[in-house]
Amino acid sequence: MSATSDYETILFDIAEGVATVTLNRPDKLNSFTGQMRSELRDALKRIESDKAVRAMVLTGAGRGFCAGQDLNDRAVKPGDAPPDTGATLDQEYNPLIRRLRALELPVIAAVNGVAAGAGANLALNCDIVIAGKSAKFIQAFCKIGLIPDCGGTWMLPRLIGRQRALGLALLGDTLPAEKALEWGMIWDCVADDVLAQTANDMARHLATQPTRGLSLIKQAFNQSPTHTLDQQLDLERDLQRMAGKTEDYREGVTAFLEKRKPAFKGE
Ligand code: T3D
Repeated sequence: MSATSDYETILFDIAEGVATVTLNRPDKLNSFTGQMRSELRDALKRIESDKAVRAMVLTGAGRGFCAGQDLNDRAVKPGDAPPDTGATLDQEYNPLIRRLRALELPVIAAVNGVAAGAGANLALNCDIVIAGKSAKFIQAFCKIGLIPDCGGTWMLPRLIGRQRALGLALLGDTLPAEKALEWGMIWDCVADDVLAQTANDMARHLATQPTRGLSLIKQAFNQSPTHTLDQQLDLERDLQRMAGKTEDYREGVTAFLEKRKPAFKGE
């Protein structure tokens, strides 16, 4: 295991091919300050450049996953110019979401508690979302006069349909993890005390799989929502061509024919 204490607002460690990033401002339910965005961005860059990392887990410390933007940073006194919230999205949140979705390895969100605002949509941008039973999702934006961001207006209707998505966005209601599972918004909901282990077991399994192939699967699904069937068939052809040239594909077929377990290297 290698851990780093270079950060103040997140925890970061790498073990058995899995990078675990823990948002770590528990007293403020891990809400986002500029420093936390910057440290998360740095951690994602390190993951991108470390070939030994083949899966990632994103979770939160304490009783929350992430309560979105730290609103202390948004306090305005009478007469103050309003903050340029569009600029924060453009320069900080949006690049983070793009980077997370483009990571060439599977990312699991282990949602350990409340995920509100940008925190909810950060989780939903992970590839597999597992929540503890006490977790909940809140599109809290409407309660302070904002609109869902971090891709929420794109992701939510695709996951749960327009009616439920718009309901959550307009009402800001709390969606408990079990209901999120019933609605197909998340992959699984497990007992709180086994959440971390469940996510870590899945990540360790994924870290032994054909990483290049998994990242091509992710690419195909990332592009699918804006494609016609014809465009997607073409994309599948192109990505399959790339997958077919990987060492892991060769190993997968050879191992099958030799009736043994494959030893994938992620290449
Ligand atoms: O650049 C831009 O601003 C645009 C981008 C916007 C992205 C966004 O995410 S906007 C949405 C921001 N988030 C929210 O509006 C959620 C605010 N939080 C809440 O509604 C509630 O805290 C929760 C429903 C998430 C949880 O409620 P509860 O009762 O379990 O906990 P709590 O007591 O409210 O919170 C515990 C502490 O965390 C408390 O601090 P204290 O009083 O003990 O010192 C609370 O103030 C703090 N906290 C929770 N969320 C935030 C926060 N502090 C700062 N910012 C927060 N978002």
